[in-house]
Amino acid sequence: MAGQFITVEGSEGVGKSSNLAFIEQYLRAAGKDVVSTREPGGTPVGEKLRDLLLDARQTQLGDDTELLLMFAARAQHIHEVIRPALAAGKWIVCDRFTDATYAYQGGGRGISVTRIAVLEDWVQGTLRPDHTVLLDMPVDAGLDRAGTRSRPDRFEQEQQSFFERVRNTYLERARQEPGRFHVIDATPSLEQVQAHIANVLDGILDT
Ligand code: Z5A
Repeated sequence: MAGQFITVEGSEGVGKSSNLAFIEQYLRAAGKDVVSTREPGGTPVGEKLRDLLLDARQTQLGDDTELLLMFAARAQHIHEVIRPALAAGKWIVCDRFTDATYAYQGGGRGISVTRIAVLEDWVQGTLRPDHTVLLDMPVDAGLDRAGTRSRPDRFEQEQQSFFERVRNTYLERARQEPGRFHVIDATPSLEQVQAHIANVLDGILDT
């Protein structure tokens, strides 16, 4: 079987970090050669752009600049990591990808879907994730979980209404592409969430 491109998405505090390692280990245990990566980031250039994008001191960063930097990091990531890994038959587990751009820059900041889609086509060509695990939970509960973090980054300083728009955009995208999205209720215990994720992964491994 050819490598699969799996992305993991969700709003604040849904437990992405807690579940990414589980996904990676589960696929490795099934004998897959897994590349684990993230956006923005995943390459030396991308990680520098990530530092800039998450830096809470960058209060003057414009919405279009933010969007273009996300896609600049993505272009390098695709060139340096994603395409070579897929060509070698590897499985990719990516912590966020372009659905995050639609959710945060589109839903959150209000940039039009059309403008994002132009950049998506330009930077990615026909490349799209094969599967997307969307961890979902009510925004206030997610913010409570994330609230324990010490220094909020530039996105974590946004208001609840911003994250409501992010969540709604993710859920709308999941409704539009039910074959690609696997929506997981992130509210229960980590063990229950991971049992659900394991079911999803079994389905992917069986195809
Ligand atoms: N961004 C963007 O705007 N546009 C784009 O195109 C892309 C990204 C690609 C960085 O992403 C930012 O970039 C992100 C969107 C933007 N901004 N935000 N916000 P990131 O993915 O690196 O940042 P993050 O959202 O903060 O992800 P995270 O570190 O993975 O956080 P998390 O989902 O909150 O996961 P967590 O740290 O594993 O969980 C939070 C807490 O909850 C933690 O204490 C856990 O122990 C606990 N937890 C987790 N699961 C459970 C369960 N089931 N029960 C109880 N407690 C739990």
